[in-house]
Amino acid sequence: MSRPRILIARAIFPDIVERLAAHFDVEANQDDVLWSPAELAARMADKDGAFTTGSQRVDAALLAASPRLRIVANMAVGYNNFDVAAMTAAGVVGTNTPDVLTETTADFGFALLLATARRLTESEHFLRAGLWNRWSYDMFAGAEVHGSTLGIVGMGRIGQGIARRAAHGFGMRVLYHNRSRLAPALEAECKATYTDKATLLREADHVMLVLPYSPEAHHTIGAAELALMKPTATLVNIARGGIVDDAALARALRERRIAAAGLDVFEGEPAVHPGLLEVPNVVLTPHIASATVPTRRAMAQLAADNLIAFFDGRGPLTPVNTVPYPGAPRP
Ligand code: 8YV
Repeated sequence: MSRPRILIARAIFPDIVERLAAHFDVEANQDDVLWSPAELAARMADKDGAFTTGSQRVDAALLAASPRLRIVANMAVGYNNFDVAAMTAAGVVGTNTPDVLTETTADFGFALLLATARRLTESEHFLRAGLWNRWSYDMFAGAEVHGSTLGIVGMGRIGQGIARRAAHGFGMRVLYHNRSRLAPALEAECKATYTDKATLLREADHVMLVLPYSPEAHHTIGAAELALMKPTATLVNIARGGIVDDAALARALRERRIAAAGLDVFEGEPAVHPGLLEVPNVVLTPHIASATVPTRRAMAQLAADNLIAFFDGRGPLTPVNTVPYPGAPRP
């Protein structure tokens, strides 16, 4: 019997490519460049499964161009690159990588919060530019983090990790807003108080966005929401581009309507809104919140395990939709 054919659409750990190659006929992207949708579709045409990251769109057009495709394993917890309804209708399983990146991503959220509030990149640029021949009492004076109020929008696993760090490690008051309230025991453990979004934005000294992207979440933070925030407040986005209206944010930062922002994700990334590159009061990172070697390895391993389990007939391990498997042909 011929082996399933798998496309590894982004360069990943060589030993994980080897592991997949022990089970499947593998075609692997060898370099760091993202394939265009047309190139991806051409390579998917004869594949039974695919290993992707959150940056490759799996939509009706790609599914129509990949008649053999049965499963797409995302190396990411977010899966807004999947058109889940189209995949389910086509009988294609999607999988993601929950849990393995929770604590690492929460660490990064905190790193970005601290760097933003305490103006780390701005002050480093000053030092590197050789300007440290003067001192003033308010030089790079930032916002307090310990003891301040943190507002978390999106209280899933990563949001809860951030709340624990904030409440237990930094003595912060934690407000949160989410589609649904946490169970009382979990709320108590996170020392977090549920509130509506407007109250959170008005009261928080720092706002952290950790919600998944969906069309309903598009521009959760736009000009109107930024106007509710304190002029001394910071905004941190480790969620997804599109959750924030980056043009409105760039204006608010330029006009100092909020103090600063820390951004790991951008609308239309890897492009970054030029207005964000022009203002000094931002910390910008290239979507690296989950980037530690052990975590990236665990994510890649879980994505690979999903493909192996699926084609072994055990079913996917962490599916995001339900379709008949295995052996069931594509409808
Ligand atoms: C990844 C992410 O950086 O898991 C997610 O949803 O956004 C990140 O952890 C990225 O998708 C790489 O696979």
